Amino acid sequence: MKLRSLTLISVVLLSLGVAVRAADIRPPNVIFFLIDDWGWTDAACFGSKLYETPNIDRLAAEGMKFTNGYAACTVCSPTRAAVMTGKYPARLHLTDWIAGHNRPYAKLKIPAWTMQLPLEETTMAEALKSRGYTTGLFGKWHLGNEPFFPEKQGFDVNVGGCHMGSPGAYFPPYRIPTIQDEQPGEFLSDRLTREAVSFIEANRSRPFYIYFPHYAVHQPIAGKPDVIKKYERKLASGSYTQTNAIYAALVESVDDSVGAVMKKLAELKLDQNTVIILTGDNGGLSGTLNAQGWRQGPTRNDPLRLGKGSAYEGGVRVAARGEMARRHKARQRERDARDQRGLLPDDSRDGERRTGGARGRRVDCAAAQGRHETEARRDLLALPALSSGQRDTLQRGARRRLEADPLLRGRSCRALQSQGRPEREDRPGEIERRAG
Ligand SMILES: [Ca+2]
Repeated sequence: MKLRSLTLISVVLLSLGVAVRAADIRPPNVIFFLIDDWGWTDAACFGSKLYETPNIDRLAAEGMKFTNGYAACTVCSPTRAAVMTGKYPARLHLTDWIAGHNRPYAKLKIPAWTMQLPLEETTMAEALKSRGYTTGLFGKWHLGNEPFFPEKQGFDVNVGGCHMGSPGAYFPPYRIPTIQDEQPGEFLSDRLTREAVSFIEANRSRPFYIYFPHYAVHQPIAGKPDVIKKYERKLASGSYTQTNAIYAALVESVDDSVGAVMKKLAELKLDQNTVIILTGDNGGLSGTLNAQGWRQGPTRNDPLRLGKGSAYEGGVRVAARGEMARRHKARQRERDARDQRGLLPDDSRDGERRTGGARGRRVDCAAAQGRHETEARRDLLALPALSSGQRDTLQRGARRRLEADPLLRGRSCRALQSQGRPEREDRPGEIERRAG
């Protein structure tokens, strides 16, 4: 646990490749947007032709864009627990959305699992708070009932975080017990943004951590009428893979939120000392299958297969983009991989022991190219750590090619990872051939 105290701030500084003594500078602020059910292609910069996301696109263009990232799980609570603790869902025994399905007549029984984030776990908020940060949550928690609410897990401010996995509605009444003083006509994404912006203003003179898990774009999907109309007109005038105007308006509400936060940071001259990370907790809701059959969901993740709730890529591959610093940006614009669990990394050697050597393999990958240890460690932030069979198969294939092909030996891990193309309908067969 000692090594767990290596906080995100230390890692961020490591990732920047900067040898900084804590006393020399003010630690950077950290803002973590976690968008609910946000698919891999739910932003223009990730391929959507319908959704308009200029602020998120700018974040990607000015910062780093991670194109090969995976959520810790196909549904939300396990991913949220992983983001908070840096631990895989299996290690926490928190392996489904809380409270999961109740199917007493199912032939396959689900083993008992933990339906809250235990208080003894060290959260990202607690780690940063111990380093002098003020901490605030604005949005969805979904990691247990009241004894396990965000205030018990290191958050000074909690607006919206509770047991709920989705809002009662996006217009008042939200029916969210931790949001008071609802204003007539306000939209939930805007309300959370207003609260977060006020928090930034109030804490401008000290390091702060904002965990911003929007309720959007989870069901019940809703949008502001004028924005919905805009997308209805757009859909009527062209052909699109994604076809839901209401969902498009909900996506845009998230983009507005990102824009408002970035604007406030710039206004207060905090933009150069703030790390912004933005990603989704699982794939987009492409559809549901139940006793009534298949029902199309509000978005599509093409070219990925299926979506939320599925172990295929559509369910776990998520977009991520973040602005870390000009210095970082200059070094590398785009990385192709990211692991949400790794966003709160522990010491690599300790991690290697506890993850069965997964981290060791990644260090070896970098070491094989003669990288300095610091760089290898920095890449732990970016390289994927999923231990799923599909992912491992892809990575084994990449390593075999590295070892076998002299032309590939000098290439970076990033280039190798980028060969893990999106999984399409025909992808499993190809994986099996490679594995064979
Ligand atoms: Ca979710």
